Amino acid sequence: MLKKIATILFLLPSSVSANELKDWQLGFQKSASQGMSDIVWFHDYMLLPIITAITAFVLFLLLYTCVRYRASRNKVASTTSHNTFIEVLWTLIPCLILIVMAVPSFKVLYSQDTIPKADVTIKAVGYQWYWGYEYPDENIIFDSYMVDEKDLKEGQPRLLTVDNEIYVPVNKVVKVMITANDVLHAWALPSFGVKRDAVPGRINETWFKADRTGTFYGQCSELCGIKHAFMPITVNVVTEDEYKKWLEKAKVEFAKEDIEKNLKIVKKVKEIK
Ligand SMILES: [Cu+2]
Repeated sequence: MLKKIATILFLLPSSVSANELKDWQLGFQKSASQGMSDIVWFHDYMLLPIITAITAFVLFLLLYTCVRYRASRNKVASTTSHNTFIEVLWTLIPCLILIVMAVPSFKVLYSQDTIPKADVTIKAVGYQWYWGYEYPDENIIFDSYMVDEKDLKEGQPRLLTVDNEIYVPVNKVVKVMITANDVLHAWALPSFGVKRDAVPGRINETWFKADRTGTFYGQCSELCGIKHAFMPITVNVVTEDEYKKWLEKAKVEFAKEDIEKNLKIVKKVKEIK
């Protein structure tokens, strides 16, 4: 309870929430990547103090003006209309604030934009209304549908659980190529600080490097039709070994092409020739 009150009063965002949305949540989900930690830092230690200071200052000015320049105290109204010094100040100070903010802001923006060499590549395709995933280097392809409320197992969050989850290794660069097949969707995973539009006929790219294991949840974040709220994204961040085990299983279960069969066909064609 105390924590809840503290959260509401002091807008303590990142430390209280976990890998998914929570009741009464304010602010961001707990970060699981450097990119998201940078965003949280920018919000908590730059935007929030600046906004609070400006709001308090403007409130003080309003109250001070109401009291100091009230009609009963100023029988004859002042005719002052200009004060060059103050005008210069209220132009310069906001400019300086913007310049100070721009430095960390651009740093975060460019770190998201520059994709390092990827260890794992995933293609995410938005459909009305589910996500299709492909691991192009591993010959894996599968669809990921939301699990209905009545089919949820113990501990599975409502509206966020999917039948086939993505698996990625921890501390590895994961590149996500995002596109759509019908209308605009958006692939968003708050804990990784990732959100990109899925545009039909175009591939957008983003990346993340998860720094802890766990199950992370996101949702389609572009209004895409009647079941927009029912196409969640679930990512399991696992250790390297667990990832390799999953790959072996997935290569059989979700094989894009039956490689053995294809090899036989190639062999036969060669024989005929
Ligand atoms: Cu969508």
